[in-house]
Amino acid sequence: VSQEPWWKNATVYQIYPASYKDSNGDGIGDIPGIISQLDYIKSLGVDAIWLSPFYDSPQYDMGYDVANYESVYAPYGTVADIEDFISESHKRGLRVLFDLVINHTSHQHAWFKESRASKHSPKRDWYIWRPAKYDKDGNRQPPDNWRSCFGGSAWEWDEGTEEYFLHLFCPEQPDLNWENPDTRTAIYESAMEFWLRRGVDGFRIDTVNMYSKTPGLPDAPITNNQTPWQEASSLFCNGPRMHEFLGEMNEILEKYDAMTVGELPNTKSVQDVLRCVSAKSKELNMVFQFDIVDVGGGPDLRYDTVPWNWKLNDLRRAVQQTQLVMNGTDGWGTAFMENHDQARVISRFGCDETPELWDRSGKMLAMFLAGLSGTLYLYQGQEIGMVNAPKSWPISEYKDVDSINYFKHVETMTGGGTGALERAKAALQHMARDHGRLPMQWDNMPNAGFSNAGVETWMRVHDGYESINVKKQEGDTSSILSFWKTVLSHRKQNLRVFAHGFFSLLESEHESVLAYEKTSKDQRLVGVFNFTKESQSIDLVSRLGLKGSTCLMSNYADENTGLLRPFEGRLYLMG
Ligand code: TEU
Ligand code: CA
Repeated sequence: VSQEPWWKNATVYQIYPASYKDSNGDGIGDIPGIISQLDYIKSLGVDAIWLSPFYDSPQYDMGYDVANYESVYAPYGTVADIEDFISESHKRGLRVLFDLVINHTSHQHAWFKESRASKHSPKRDWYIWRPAKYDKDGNRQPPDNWRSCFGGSAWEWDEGTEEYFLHLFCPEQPDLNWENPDTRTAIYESAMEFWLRRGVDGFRIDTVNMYSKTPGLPDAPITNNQTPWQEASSLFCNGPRMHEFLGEMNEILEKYDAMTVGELPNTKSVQDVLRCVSAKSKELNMVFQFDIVDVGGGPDLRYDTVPWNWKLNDLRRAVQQTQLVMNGTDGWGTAFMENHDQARVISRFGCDETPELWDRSGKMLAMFLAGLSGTLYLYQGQEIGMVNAPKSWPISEYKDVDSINYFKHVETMTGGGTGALERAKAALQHMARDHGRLPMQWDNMPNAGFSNAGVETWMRVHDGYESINVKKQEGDTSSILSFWKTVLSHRKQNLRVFAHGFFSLLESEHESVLAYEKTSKDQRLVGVFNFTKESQSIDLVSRLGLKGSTCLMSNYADENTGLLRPFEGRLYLMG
């Protein structure tokens, strides 16, 4: 597999700068703090780092609202710190990916300030401005009924120039107008080439399918008559000029041999995904599909999930969707279950109720994920089994605009009665993006070693940091951290079958046990996983064709081929 491009064989570690390591005691993570942990990151056996946005920003959406692509949010550090981060990572053989947030800027970006200054400003058309509509009673209305991803109308009225501007996310994130070639040219220079010239190895591209909107911005079909604002992702995702724009971007990126991974929400068809990642399309190297991370989410809003009752078959089908993109194609994909927008995988698909079940399910999920084809992504804290915030926390500890807006939405819609707020809180306790944003737990000192003792951190440290932290696990060969290092080394030694193998489901109807096989020309890998707290009797040898195979890894000491104990997982390798 050595003749494959580096990014097909890689495991990428994602860092959320606010929550990784605070080096100067202000309670906020920073770039020097990350640099101080590069040896630890290298020790995991990963090949690259994806660093979430560090650019200057007013932080309405934790930096996904960029005010200046060519500068650094002061509490994180300076451009020189980023250049240090790049060179210190490269010295350790770690490649570096930055986040490319170019569907929108912050409302404080100079481009938007100029655009909103006047209807006749040269940059007026760099954003999406429309006049109001008026209803029969003469009330002013937005140009269409689109709901923003963070709730409410996707249009914000601007008093100064008496027009609306579009924001698919919060009002402080006005959408850039990609129909304007001048805007695209400026984006490519400022957001991409400024960093490519400084040695970044590639980009994770935010909301990569939202830049081309349906012409005319028509109303979305009414799917929820309780509110005027309607789910419109079919009108602003995968639009008519999407592939043209991605091809145009790729022409620049390939000059620098830069790797790309696009974030591709709201896209169910394997063919649509393959169009973006096929080598001959020359658009993106790979994408994050949402099939797996959407499991358990509500039919309309992802937080409408109470009671929490995801089905194993939903996960099984989701995994298959992400693997089919690679089976026998010239496309490539990703394997991930956590990131800064997702709750912790043990709390969501495993069990964090007892230390025993936490350990078993954390290791099972590590094998489950690391056995999948595609580029593997590991999110900060996933390697030590960090879990969701305690249910005892008040909602006020949740800082994410998505969580806050959802809770307010439920209050408005229900007047706060009928147990609705309890259900909303329970949903956020399962699915809030905040759970991935608690400070990294380094040791058992106050603030988990993330920041100095006595400092008030920007986000509360998990109360369980003394039992889950890097220091406790680094020296323990039976820890989740040691288990992750082992599974990553098995993957590295058997990349052809682990990362490039042809995927197929086994046991495709079992309601408690998920199993899959991966085949390459001379090896067969079988993964079998009990996703329940109960033991499952299953004749593995005959059902999974394990004759003559060796159990490469498992999370129980002995191997009983007729029984899978609670959250027991195994990887078998043949050939
Ligand atoms: O996420 C885009 C996206 O689809 C998610 O925000 C999704 O809509 C949301 O998580 C559902 O609750 C990217 C970034 O990953 C996210 O952190 C940003 O908030 C968003 O874009 C806007 O830049
Ligand atoms: Ca700091």
